Amino acid sequence: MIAKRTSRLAALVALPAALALTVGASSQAAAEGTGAFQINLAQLNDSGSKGTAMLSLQGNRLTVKIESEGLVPGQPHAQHLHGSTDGHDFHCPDASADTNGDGVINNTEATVDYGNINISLTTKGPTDMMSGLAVDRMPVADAQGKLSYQRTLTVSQAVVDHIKDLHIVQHGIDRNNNQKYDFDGAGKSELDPKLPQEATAPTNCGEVKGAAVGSIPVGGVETGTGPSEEQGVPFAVLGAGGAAFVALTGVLTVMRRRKTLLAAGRPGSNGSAA
Ligand SMILES: [Cu+2]
Repeated sequence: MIAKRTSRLAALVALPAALALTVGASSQAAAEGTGAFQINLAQLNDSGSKGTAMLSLQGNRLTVKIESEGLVPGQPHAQHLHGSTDGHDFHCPDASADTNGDGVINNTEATVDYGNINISLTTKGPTDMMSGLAVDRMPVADAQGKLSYQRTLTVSQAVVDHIKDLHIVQHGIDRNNNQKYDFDGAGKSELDPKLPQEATAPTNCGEVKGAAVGSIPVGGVETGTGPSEEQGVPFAVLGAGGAAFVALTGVLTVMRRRKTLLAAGRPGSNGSAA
């Protein structure tokens, strides 16, 4: 316990230096003002889905293009830019993210790795995290399970500065291959028991190529990703018949604790800015 406290303290002490490094790197990126970043979307949950995405910046205008396939035909796929604009280095999860061992990496498990929603990639209207599961404004895969998406958004300077810290996640899987979201495939969503797990579990994830220099590894500080996580809404849930948003503050508190524990056992994640 003492050792853990000490390592946390060390991480906090190291923070100002790490932040300074991050700011130094990002002000250079911001000064450029433009840039295009390719993302390869790789399957999660053995979904078989994959794709490519491009993030293009012109000042504070961000154009997001996504071409993906292997999705659930005719179904809406929630999609987001996940991660942190506070210099935390989140990643796409691997199979080890399935910490409850039920065979599905659900969104709560994956959020430990890929961070909270930063921008909801809706087709129209708001793009904030509260639109995370606004399925009526999410793109729908065609009959072949393909999806094309393009939208230009005005984003904050923090997003411009930390674009390389964000990644794209698309959600929606079909575990029982019956071409729809249903409860038989993987049970209830941990986010909202009224929704099938198939509708909310991530189907693919892709990081911006070239990690940002100076990013703080996940768990490097105890407080997580700052304002967005403090609000405690990793995934806004659209319930049946209306916008019933669920704030999962309790879940996040547990996750934060788990993140710290994970970090304690993870080599190289002691808060250094490597
Ligand atoms: Cu997401």
